[in-house]
Amino acid sequence: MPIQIKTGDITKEAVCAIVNAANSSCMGGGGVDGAIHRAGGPEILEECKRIRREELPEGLPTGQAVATSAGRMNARYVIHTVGPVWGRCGRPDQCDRQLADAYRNSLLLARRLGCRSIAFPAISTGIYGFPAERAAKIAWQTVQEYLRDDPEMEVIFVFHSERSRRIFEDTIEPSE
Ligand code: AR6
Repeated sequence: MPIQIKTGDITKEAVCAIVNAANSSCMGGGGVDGAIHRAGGPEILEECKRIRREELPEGLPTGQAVATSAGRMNARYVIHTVGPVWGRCGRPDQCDRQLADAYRNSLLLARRLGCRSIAFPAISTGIYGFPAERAAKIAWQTVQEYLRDDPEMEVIFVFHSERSRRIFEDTIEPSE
């Protein structure tokens, strides 16, 4: 089974790519974004600044992904993606599509980088307020779909609390 679900700090994962729930500025922030920049060190922000200057003067659009190195972390890359802000992404189905795009584009970028392992946080479910159960269904479905094409990719979902991990597991496999 290439999918793992765990509780912990994503910055500690020894995988090829760690996904960051960033914002369109890519300049850091709170939540998991802050934790990744702190753990990885200033090199990540320097690369983000270069990407903004040379490739993304308008910022990273919602649902898209870009990669930097992972600085001091035990990963090779950080894939920065932007999830939708619940309440500012239009109709619920539009928000769902944007969240699915963030997962899919992160996976596709990891593959382009030659990665065989990737760790995801629960994108958009913190400061961006996306309902956790709804996000769980989308994350799970999108990863399953992706794995049909690329079954060798190891995918790890890392939750920051037992509670959020339980919500995820109960949503993808409801108990009777
Ligand atoms: N490891 C794993 N998960 C974590 C960690 C960690 N170290 N720290 C937090 N989480 P959030 P968003 C969980 O708010 O909702 C930032 O300011 C957290 O408990 O980090 O996509 C960005 O710059 C939650 O379940 O991301 C953006 O402005 C999940 O990660 C904005 O927040 C996502 O919460 C993005 O908001």
